[in-house]
Amino acid sequence: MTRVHKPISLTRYLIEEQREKGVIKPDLRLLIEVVARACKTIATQINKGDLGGVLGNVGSINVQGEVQKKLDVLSNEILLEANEWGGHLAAIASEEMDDPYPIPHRYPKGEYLLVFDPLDGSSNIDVNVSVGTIFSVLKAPEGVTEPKPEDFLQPGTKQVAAGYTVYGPSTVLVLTVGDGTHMFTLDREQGSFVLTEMNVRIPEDTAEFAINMSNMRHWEVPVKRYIDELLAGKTGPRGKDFNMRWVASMVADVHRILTRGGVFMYPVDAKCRDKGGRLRLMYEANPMAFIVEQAGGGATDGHIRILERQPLALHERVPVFLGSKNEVALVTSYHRD
Ligand code: AFP
Repeated sequence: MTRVHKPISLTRYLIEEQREKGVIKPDLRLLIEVVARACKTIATQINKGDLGGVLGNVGSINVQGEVQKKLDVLSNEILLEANEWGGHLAAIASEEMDDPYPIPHRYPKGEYLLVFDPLDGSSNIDVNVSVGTIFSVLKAPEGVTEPKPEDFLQPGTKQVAAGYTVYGPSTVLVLTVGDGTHMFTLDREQGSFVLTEMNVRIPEDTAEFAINMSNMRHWEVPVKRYIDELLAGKTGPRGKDFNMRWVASMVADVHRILTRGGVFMYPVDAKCRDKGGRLRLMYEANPMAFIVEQAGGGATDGHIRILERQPLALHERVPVFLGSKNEVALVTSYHRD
């Protein structure tokens, strides 16, 4: 990974991707800037914590069957309000909403579809642990001006941009437009995201894994086998000790993996088999897989690349294995055995 010394703002980075490299169109640049602006607003709300009266539940249940936090609802509203009027979107889908949000008729429409998890890891909010916003951008099918849920069902390889913002000790936006993965840290005094890590590379090997071990008794054989081998450490078949971390906030776990390597797993298990997994394909797995692959890592569902899965439903759930390439390849090979 290249540490950046000369300050380059997100705006300048995007303009260069558009003007000099021709990687993105002006509308996509604007879209990403608007999402980044919304993330700044969300960061401000999160920072207020108890003083802002934003902690706790609203009492409603979302489409995922989860109790909504005040900040889940607020973050969703911030992202919708920021993105609906710019003219670059055809529709929006959110993990917090049953159906896609159509762009109101009073605003112009564009060619992109925006998909987001407004506040991932929100069970961590009340205990002041890192949470994040995850987003993915697709193109609306040719000629479609009123996108329906099925218009969003495109494999992750079709994403034209993906990113997340982690609200931690500092607020960091991680972005890919298919030209590497880059990190931008929020400079609160300037009010802008500044490029701080360019071309992030995930080490191919690692001695760190992330999984919710409390689900161990529900796992399937390949995952049990893989984790048993890691836990056996130096005396086992892997011949080295492994460390474990689990924040229970995918953005924070993936951010650690982008920073120092590791393998993140949320397999399908007996508890979530009927749903297909725990994590959502469109809102979590696909954008993270794009980001991780662009940083030289791997991302599978235990069988195939996540990015190659054909989504069957907007809120579909999938097993996820991502991070350091060689470990992802190994655990995937155990599923084939
Ligand atoms: P919440 O947004 O409901 O907190 O879920 C977070 C999440 O989708 C993902 O960010 C975590 O990796 C995973 O779920 C944690 O799941 P467990 O609570 O089962 O460990």
